[in-house]
Amino acid sequence: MKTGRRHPWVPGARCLFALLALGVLAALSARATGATENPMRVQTVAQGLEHPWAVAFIDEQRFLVTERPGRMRVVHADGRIEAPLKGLPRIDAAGQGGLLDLVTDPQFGRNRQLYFCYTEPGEGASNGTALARASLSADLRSLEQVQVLFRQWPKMPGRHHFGCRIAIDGQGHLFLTLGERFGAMAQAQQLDNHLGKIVRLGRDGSVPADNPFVNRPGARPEIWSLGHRNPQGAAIGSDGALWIHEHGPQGGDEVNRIERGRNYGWPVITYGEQYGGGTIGQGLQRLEGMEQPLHQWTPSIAPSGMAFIRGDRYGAASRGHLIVGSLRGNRLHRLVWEGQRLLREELIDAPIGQRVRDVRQGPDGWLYLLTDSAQGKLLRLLPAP
Ligand SMILES: [Ca+2]
Repeated sequence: MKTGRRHPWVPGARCLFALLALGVLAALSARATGATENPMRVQTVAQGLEHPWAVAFIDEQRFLVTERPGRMRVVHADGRIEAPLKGLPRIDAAGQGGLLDLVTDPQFGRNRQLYFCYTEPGEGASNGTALARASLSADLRSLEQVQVLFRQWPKMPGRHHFGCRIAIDGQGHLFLTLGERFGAMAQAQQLDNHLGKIVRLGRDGSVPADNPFVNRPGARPEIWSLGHRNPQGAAIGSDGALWIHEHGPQGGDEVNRIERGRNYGWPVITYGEQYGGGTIGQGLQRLEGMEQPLHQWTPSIAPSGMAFIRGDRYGAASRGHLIVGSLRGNRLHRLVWEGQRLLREELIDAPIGQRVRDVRQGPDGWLYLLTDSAQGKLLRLLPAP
Protein backbone atom coordinates (compact mmCIF):
# COMPACT_ATOMS: atom_id res chain seq x y z
CA MET A 1 0.00 0.00 0.00
CA LYS A 2 1.41 3.36 -1.08
CA THR A 3 -0.93 5.80 0.61
CA GLY A 4 0.10 7.08 4.01
CA ARG A 5 3.69 6.12 3.57
CA ARG A 6 6.04 9.06 3.32
CA HIS A 7 9.14 8.60 1.26
CA PRO A 8 12.10 8.54 3.70
CA TRP A 9 14.06 10.92 1.46
CA VAL A 10 11.63 13.83 1.88
CA PRO A 11 12.30 14.92 5.49
CA GLY A 12 16.02 14.33 4.95
CA ALA A 13 16.00 16.68 1.97
CA ARG A 14 14.16 19.33 3.98
CA CYS A 15 16.82 19.14 6.68
CA LEU A 16 19.55 19.31 4.09
CA PHE A 17 18.06 22.39 2.43
CA ALA A 18 17.55 24.06 5.83
CA LEU A 19 21.18 23.39 6.77
CA LEU A 20 22.40 24.71 3.43
CA ALA A 21 20.31 27.87 3.85
CA LEU A 22 21.67 28.35 7.39
CA GLY A 23 25.20 27.87 6.12
CA VAL A 24 24.75 30.50 3.41
CA LEU A 25 23.22 32.91 5.94
CA ALA A 26 26.09 32.32 8.38
CA ALA A 27 28.66 32.88 5.65
CA LEU A 28 26.93 36.11 4.56
CA SER A 29 26.69 37.45 8.10
CA ALA A 30 30.34 36.55 8.75
CA ARG A 31 31.33 38.49 5.64
CA ALA A 32 29.14 41.42 6.65
CA THR A 33 30.85 41.79 10.04
CA GLY A 34 34.32 40.96 8.77
CA ALA A 35 34.37 38.09 11.26
CA THR A 36 35.30 34.53 10.45
CA GLU A 37 35.59 31.50 12.65
CA ASN A 38 39.07 31.08 13.97
CA PRO A 39 39.23 28.03 16.23
CA MET A 40 41.63 27.92 19.17
CA ARG A 41 41.57 25.94 22.39
CA VAL A 42 42.21 26.95 25.97
CA GLN A 43 43.94 25.17 28.85
CA THR A 44 43.07 26.17 32.41
CA VAL A 45 46.27 26.98 34.29
CA ALA A 46 44.57 28.10 37.53
CA GLN A 47 41.08 28.91 38.72
CA GLY A 48 39.42 30.47 41.75
CA LEU A 49 41.02 33.90 41.34
CA GLU A 50 38.74 36.74 42.50
CA HIS A 51 38.28 39.23 39.67
CA PRO A 52 41.85 38.89 38.38
CA TRP A 53 42.92 41.94 36.38
CA ALA A 54 46.51 41.52 35.21
CA VAL A 55 49.03 38.73 34.76
CA ALA A 56 52.82 39.10 34.59
CA PHE A 57 55.58 36.52 34.41
CA ILE A 58 58.26 35.65 36.95
CA ASP A 59 59.58 32.88 34.67
CA GLU A 60 58.08 30.07 32.60
CA GLN A 61 56.77 28.29 35.70
CA ARG A 62 55.45 31.14 37.82
CA PHE A 63 53.04 34.02 37.28
CA LEU A 64 52.10 37.13 39.21
CA VAL A 65 48.39 37.93 39.17
CA THR A 66 46.51 40.92 40.58
CA GLU A 67 43.01 40.56 41.96
CA ARG A 68 40.90 43.70 41.79
CA PRO A 69 39.81 43.59 45.49
CA GLY A 70 43.45 44.38 46.37
CA ARG A 71 45.61 41.27 46.32
CA MET A 72 48.64 40.17 44.32
CA ARG A 73 49.52 36.47 44.21
CA VAL A 74 52.10 34.10 42.84
CA VAL A 75 50.45 31.43 40.71
CA HIS A 76 52.29 28.28 39.65
CA ALA A 77 52.04 26.61 36.26
CA ASP A 78 50.67 23.51 38.01
CA GLY A 79 47.69 25.54 39.25
CA ARG A 80 48.74 26.26 42.83
CA ILE A 81 47.81 29.74 44.04
CA GLU A 82 49.87 31.24 46.86
CA ALA A 83 48.66 33.43 49.72
CA PRO A 84 48.54 37.17 48.89
CA LEU A 85 51.87 39.01 48.86
CA LYS A 86 52.44 41.33 51.80
CA GLY A 87 53.40 44.96 51.44
CA LEU A 88 50.80 46.45 49.09
CA PRO A 89 49.77 50.06 49.77
CA ARG A 90 46.21 51.03 50.78
CA ILE A 91 43.84 50.38 47.89
CA ASP A 92 40.32 51.73 47.37
CA ALA A 93 38.60 48.68 45.88
CA ALA A 94 35.06 49.56 44.84
CA GLY A 95 33.22 49.61 41.54
CA GLN A 96 35.78 49.47 38.72
CA GLY A 97 38.59 50.44 41.09
CA GLY A 98 41.07 48.34 43.03
CA LEU A 99 44.39 46.71 42.29
CA LEU A 100 44.56 46.76 38.51
CA ASP A 101 47.56 46.48 36.18
CA LEU A 102 50.97 44.91 36.75
CA VAL A 103 54.11 44.59 34.59
CA THR A 104 57.61 43.38 35.38
CA ASP A 105 60.68 45.45 34.64
CA PRO A 106 62.54 44.56 31.40
CA GLN A 107 65.50 43.64 33.72
CA PHE A 108 63.27 41.76 36.17
CA GLY A 109 65.54 38.68 36.13
CA ARG A 110 68.30 40.81 37.62
CA ASN A 111 66.53 43.51 39.66
CA ARG A 112 63.21 41.79 40.63
CA GLN A 113 61.39 45.09 40.08
CA LEU A 114 57.78 45.44 39.02
CA TYR A 115 55.27 48.22 38.47
CA PHE A 116 51.60 48.17 39.39
CA CYS A 117 48.72 50.63 39.29
CA TYR A 118 45.70 50.84 41.52
CA THR A 119 43.00 53.08 42.93
CA GLU A 120 44.54 55.12 45.72
CA PRO A 121 42.19 56.51 48.39
CA GLY A 122 42.26 60.28 48.88
CA GLU A 123 40.54 62.78 51.16
CA GLY A 124 36.92 62.01 51.99
CA ALA A 125 35.34 59.87 49.28
CA SER A 126 37.87 60.80 46.60
CA ASN A 127 40.31 58.45 44.90
CA GLY A 128 42.53 58.28 41.86
CA THR A 129 44.81 56.05 39.83
CA ALA A 130 48.35 55.71 41.16
CA LEU A 131 51.45 53.93 39.84
CA ALA A 132 53.97 52.25 42.14
CA ARG A 133 57.26 50.39 41.81
CA ALA A 134 58.34 47.57 44.12
CA SER A 135 60.79 44.69 44.40
CA LEU A 136 59.57 41.11 44.73
CA SER A 137 61.21 39.52 47.77
CA ALA A 138 63.49 36.53 47.20
CA ASP A 139 61.05 34.21 49.01
CA LEU A 140 58.18 35.45 46.77
CA ARG A 141 56.09 36.37 49.80
CA SER A 142 56.18 40.15 49.85
CA LEU A 143 56.75 43.39 48.01
CA GLU A 144 59.67 45.45 49.26
CA GLN A 145 60.76 49.05 48.72
CA VAL A 146 57.31 50.05 47.53
CA GLN A 147 57.47 53.55 46.09
CA VAL A 148 54.62 55.53 44.52
CA LEU A 149 55.97 56.96 41.25
CA PHE A 150 52.91 58.86 40.04
CA ARG A 151 49.48 60.00 41.23
CA GLN A 152 46.68 61.08 38.90
CA TRP A 153 45.58 64.64 39.68
CA PRO A 154 42.97 65.60 40.74
CA LYS A 155 41.53 62.82 42.86
CA MET A 156 37.76 62.66 42.53
CA PRO A 157 34.85 60.85 44.15
CA GLY A 158 33.56 57.99 42.02
CA ARG A 159 34.03 54.37 41.08
CA HIS A 160 34.46 54.55 37.31
CA HIS A 161 36.99 55.01 34.52
CA PHE A 162 40.37 54.56 36.18
CA GLY A 163 42.07 53.43 32.96
CA CYS A 164 45.23 51.88 34.44
CA ARG A 165 47.23 49.93 31.88
CA ILE A 166 51.03 50.10 31.95
CA ALA A 167 53.43 49.54 29.06
CA ILE A 168 57.21 49.93 28.85
CA ASP A 169 58.73 50.79 25.49
CA GLY A 170 62.11 49.85 24.02
CA GLN A 171 63.74 52.98 25.47
CA GLY A 172 62.58 52.00 28.95
CA HIS A 173 59.87 54.64 29.30
CA LEU A 174 56.79 53.82 31.36
CA PHE A 175 53.40 54.64 29.88
CA LEU A 176 50.29 54.70 32.06
CA THR A 177 46.75 55.11 30.70
CA LEU A 178 44.34 57.22 32.73
CA GLY A 179 40.54 57.36 32.47
CA GLU A 180 38.53 60.58 32.69
CA ARG A 181 36.66 59.41 35.79
CA PHE A 182 33.31 59.48 33.99
CA GLY A 183 31.94 62.59 35.69
CA ALA A 184 34.60 64.92 34.30
CA MET A 185 34.86 64.07 30.62
CA ALA A 186 35.48 67.63 29.41
CA GLN A 187 38.68 67.61 31.48
CA ALA A 188 40.14 65.09 29.02
CA GLN A 189 40.74 68.07 26.68
CA GLN A 190 42.55 70.20 29.28
CA LEU A 191 46.28 69.93 29.91
CA ASP A 192 46.16 71.12 33.53
CA ASN A 193 45.06 67.73 34.87
CA HIS A 194 45.62 63.98 34.34
CA LEU A 195 42.02 62.98 33.55
CA GLY A 196 41.66 61.16 30.23
CA LYS A 197 45.40 61.22 29.50
CA ILE A 198 48.29 58.92 28.83
CA VAL A 199 51.40 59.85 30.79
CA ARG A 200 55.02 58.94 30.09
CA LEU A 201 57.59 58.60 32.85
CA GLY A 202 61.07 57.33 33.52
CA ARG A 203 61.13 54.06 35.42
CA ASP A 204 62.09 56.02 38.55
CA GLY A 205 59.01 58.23 38.13
CA SER A 206 60.94 61.15 36.67
CA VAL A 207 59.51 63.25 33.83
CA PRO A 208 61.47 62.78 30.57
CA ALA A 209 62.81 66.08 29.22
CA ASP A 210 61.36 65.33 25.77
CA ASN A 211 57.75 64.93 26.92
CA PRO A 212 55.59 67.18 24.72
CA PHE A 213 54.23 69.62 27.29
CA VAL A 214 57.14 70.06 29.72
CA ASN A 215 57.67 73.67 28.66
CA ARG A 216 54.02 74.69 28.40
CA PRO A 217 52.91 76.88 31.34
CA GLY A 218 50.07 75.31 33.31
CA ALA A 219 50.35 71.91 31.62
CA ARG A 220 51.05 68.72 33.55
CA PRO A 221 54.51 67.68 32.33
CA GLU A 222 53.83 63.93 32.53
CA ILE A 223 51.20 64.10 29.74
CA TRP A 224 52.08 62.23 26.53
CA SER A 225 48.62 62.33 24.84
CA LEU A 226 45.14 63.63 25.65
CA GLY A 227 41.48 63.18 24.79
CA HIS A 228 41.03 59.61 26.07
CA ARG A 229 37.97 58.11 27.74
CA ASN A 230 38.87 54.90 29.56
CA PRO A 231 41.80 52.97 28.06
CA GLN A 232 42.17 49.44 29.47
CA GLY A 233 44.49 47.86 26.92
CA ALA A 234 48.06 48.88 26.02
CA ALA A 235 50.98 47.23 24.26
CA ILE A 236 54.10 48.26 22.39
CA GLY A 237 53.86 47.40 18.68
CA SER A 238 56.63 46.00 16.51
CA ASP A 239 56.96 49.60 15.26
CA GLY A 240 58.11 50.56 18.77
CA ALA A 241 55.04 52.76 19.36
CA LEU A 242 52.42 52.54 22.07
CA TRP A 243 49.11 51.10 20.88
CA ILE A 244 46.02 51.20 23.07
CA HIS A 245 42.33 50.55 22.97
CA GLU A 246 39.72 52.43 24.93
CA HIS A 247 36.11 51.96 25.94
CA GLY A 248 33.68 54.19 24.10
CA PRO A 249 30.36 55.17 25.66
CA GLN A 250 27.52 53.34 23.88
CA GLY A 251 29.47 52.29 20.79
CA GLY A 252 32.71 53.86 19.64
CA ASP A 253 35.29 51.63 21.34
CA GLU A 254 38.60 52.50 19.68
CA VAL A 255 42.07 51.26 18.79
CA ASN A 256 44.61 54.08 18.73
CA ARG A 257 48.30 54.26 17.95
CA ILE A 258 49.60 56.89 20.30
CA GLU A 259 51.87 59.63 19.03
CA ARG A 260 53.64 62.24 21.07
CA GLY A 261 51.44 65.16 22.13
CA ARG A 262 48.43 64.21 20.00
CA ASN A 263 44.76 64.71 20.90
CA TYR A 264 42.58 61.60 20.53
CA GLY A 265 39.37 63.57 20.64
CA TRP A 266 37.21 62.49 23.57
CA PRO A 267 34.62 63.86 24.25
CA VAL A 268 34.61 66.27 21.30
CA ILE A 269 34.68 63.54 18.64
CA THR A 270 33.41 59.99 19.09
CA TYR A 271 31.68 57.21 17.17
CA GLY A 272 29.63 56.43 20.27
CA GLU A 273 26.51 57.97 21.73
CA GLN A 274 24.99 58.57 25.15
CA TYR A 275 23.82 55.50 27.04
CA GLY A 276 20.20 55.14 25.98
CA GLY A 277 20.79 57.24 22.84
CA GLY A 278 21.51 60.86 22.01
CA THR A 279 24.63 62.61 20.79
CA ILE A 280 27.65 63.43 22.91
CA GLY A 281 28.40 67.13 22.60
CA GLN A 282 27.72 68.18 19.03
CA GLY A 283 27.78 64.60 17.81
CA LEU A 284 31.00 65.03 15.81
CA GLN A 285 33.03 62.10 14.54
CA ARG A 286 35.93 64.07 13.03
CA LEU A 287 37.57 67.38 13.68
CA GLU A 288 40.76 69.01 12.45
CA GLY A 289 43.55 68.60 14.98
CA MET A 290 42.11 65.44 16.53
CA GLU A 291 43.22 61.92 15.70
CA GLN A 292 41.00 59.30 14.11
CA PRO A 293 41.08 55.81 15.64
CA LEU A 294 42.72 53.08 13.54
CA HIS A 295 39.66 50.97 14.23
CA GLN A 296 36.39 51.42 16.12
CA TRP A 297 33.73 49.05 17.34
CA THR A 298 30.06 50.02 17.20
CA PRO A 299 28.32 48.34 18.95
CA SER A 300 30.87 48.17 21.74
CA ILE A 301 32.84 45.03 22.52
CA ALA A 302 34.06 46.44 25.87
CA PRO A 303 37.75 45.74 25.19
CA SER A 304 40.17 44.86 27.99
CA GLY A 305 43.73 43.61 27.65
CA MET A 306 45.70 43.24 24.44
CA ALA A 307 48.87 41.68 23.12
CA PHE A 308 50.70 41.58 19.81
CA ILE A 309 51.75 38.05 18.89
CA ARG A 310 55.54 37.73 18.74
CA GLY A 311 57.45 34.62 17.69
CA ASP A 312 56.12 31.53 15.95
CA ARG A 313 54.06 29.69 18.57
CA TYR A 314 50.89 30.35 16.57
CA GLY A 315 52.54 30.00 13.18
CA ALA A 316 54.69 32.55 11.38
CA ALA A 317 51.61 34.00 9.65
CA SER A 318 50.21 35.12 13.04
CA ARG A 319 53.20 37.26 13.92
CA GLY A 320 52.18 40.87 14.59
CA HIS A 321 48.48 40.07 14.97
CA LEU A 322 46.82 42.04 17.75
CA ILE A 323 44.73 39.95 20.14
CA VAL A 324 42.13 41.95 22.08
CA GLY A 325 40.01 40.68 24.99
CA SER A 326 36.30 41.46 25.18
CA LEU A 327 34.36 41.84 28.40
CA ARG A 328 31.07 41.84 26.55
CA GLY A 329 31.44 38.92 24.19
CA ASN A 330 33.44 36.51 26.41
CA ARG A 331 35.87 36.17 23.56
CA LEU A 332 38.93 37.39 21.71
CA HIS A 333 39.28 39.49 18.58
CA ARG A 334 42.20 39.09 16.20
CA LEU A 335 43.21 42.24 14.31
CA VAL A 336 45.51 41.84 11.31
CA TRP A 337 47.44 44.94 10.23
CA GLU A 338 49.47 46.14 7.35
CA GLY A 339 51.36 48.92 9.07
CA GLN A 340 48.59 51.07 10.57
CA ARG A 341 45.90 49.83 8.19
CA LEU A 342 43.53 47.16 9.45
CA LEU A 343 43.40 44.37 6.87
CA ARG A 344 40.84 42.25 8.66
CA GLU A 345 39.29 41.38 11.98
CA GLU A 346 38.36 37.87 13.06
CA LEU A 347 36.66 36.45 16.11
CA ILE A 348 38.65 33.72 17.79
CA ASP A 349 36.39 30.78 18.48
CA ALA A 350 37.62 29.44 21.82
CA PRO A 351 35.54 28.07 24.72
CA ILE A 352 36.33 30.86 27.21
CA GLY A 353 32.85 31.34 28.69
CA GLN A 354 33.68 34.35 30.87
CA ARG A 355 34.54 38.03 30.42
CA VAL A 356 38.11 38.43 29.19
CA ARG A 357 40.02 40.94 31.30
CA ASP A 358 43.65 40.53 30.26
CA VAL A 359 45.68 39.13 27.35
CA ARG A 360 49.49 38.75 27.61
CA GLN A 361 52.20 36.78 25.91
CA GLY A 362 54.40 34.79 28.26
CA PRO A 363 58.15 34.16 28.02
CA ASP A 364 57.26 30.71 26.66
CA GLY A 365 55.54 32.38 23.68
CA TRP A 366 51.99 31.32 24.60
CA LEU A 367 49.20 33.82 25.12
CA TYR A 368 47.67 33.91 28.59
CA LEU A 369 44.21 35.21 29.44
CA LEU A 370 42.47 36.21 32.64
CA THR A 371 38.72 35.94 32.97
CA ASP A 372 36.98 38.49 35.15
CA SER A 373 34.60 36.82 37.57
CA ALA A 374 34.38 35.96 41.27
CA GLN A 375 35.85 32.60 40.19
CA GLY A 376 38.20 33.92 37.54
CA LYS A 377 40.69 31.81 35.64
CA LEU A 378 44.17 32.00 34.19
CA LEU A 379 44.00 30.37 30.76
CA ARG A 380 46.58 29.41 28.18
CA LEU A 381 45.55 29.86 24.55
CA LEU A 382 46.64 27.13 22.16
CA PRO A 383 46.16 26.57 18.43
CA ALA A 384 43.36 24.21 17.50
CA PRO A 385 44.72 20.65 16.98
CA1 LIG B 1 39.09 59.03 20.06
